[in-house]
Amino acid sequence: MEFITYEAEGQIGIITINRPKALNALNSTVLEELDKALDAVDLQTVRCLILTGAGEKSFVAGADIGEMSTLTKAEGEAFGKKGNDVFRKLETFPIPVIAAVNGFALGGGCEISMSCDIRICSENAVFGQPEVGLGITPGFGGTQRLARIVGTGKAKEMIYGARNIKAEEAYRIGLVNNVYPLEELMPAAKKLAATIARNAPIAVRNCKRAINEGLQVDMDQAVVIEEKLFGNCFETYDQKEGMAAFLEKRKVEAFLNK
Ligand code: DAK
Repeated sequence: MEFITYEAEGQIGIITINRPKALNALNSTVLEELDKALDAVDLQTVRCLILTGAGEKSFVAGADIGEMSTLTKAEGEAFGKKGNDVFRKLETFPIPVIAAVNGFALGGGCEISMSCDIRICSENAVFGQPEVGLGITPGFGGTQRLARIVGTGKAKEMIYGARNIKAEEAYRIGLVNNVYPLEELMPAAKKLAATIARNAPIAVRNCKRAINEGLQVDMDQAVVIEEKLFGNCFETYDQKEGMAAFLEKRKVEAFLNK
């Protein structure tokens, strides 16, 4: 692939958007390759995914403005669909995805980080939805996901004002879970991924589904979603091993993802 690299380190997969000359901006090729990289993740082995950007300056500086500037209406719709499809694929990816935001996360960059389950960032990170300054609305879910994560007041202030925020403010408003010196970001992302990967993988996947799907419906329906995913765990080896280990006062031998 030209702009995406993928490596697996045991149970952790790392996808890097690698187009540093354009600050990792998302063009059609990046979106297509990201889609393929997600399809190629071995879900039997990998239990948590990290998404990051190449270089020390930018996670993703947005959708590619050069490519977008000449789009016709039909091409704009096709580009939007390509982005939305891959962002949804990330959001609904069976295993948790951590965005390790190493610099600019603007426009589509902020949006792709919000399609991930958890965001952590480096001290030089900058988040924002600057689209209204370009004459467009956020198009990859920014109006929807930012409001859900940080609340409507903050989201509206950022989006209407095209106001970028630094790492410290992103932390304060709950857009990121933690801030690290740049050199500590990937070790921290891997440590968090390893913590997640140690737990029963089917239970973790079911938690992701329960939280994401439950947030889309009212509480009566949400608890039904939770009940079904809870019940599903009792068909797994890992539930038996996890509970047996507790009762026998020993450590879990291994969660086997079955
Ligand atoms: N697209 C293309 N190239 C970009 C880019 C971008 N978003 N951001 C940066 N680059 C390129 C620059 O053009 C420059 O290339 P060269 O001139 O060297 O060839 C190189 O990266 C380095 O950038 P700068 O020289 O500008 O670096 P600085 O450190 O001075 O500034 C910056 C960094 C991040 C503040 C600045 O580059 C900047 O403001 N970039 C644009 C940020 C931005 O506005 N991002 C939001 C883009 S809009 C849709 C769905 C989604 C979207 C649209 C439609 N549909 C559903 C249809 C999404 C829209 C967006 O994301």
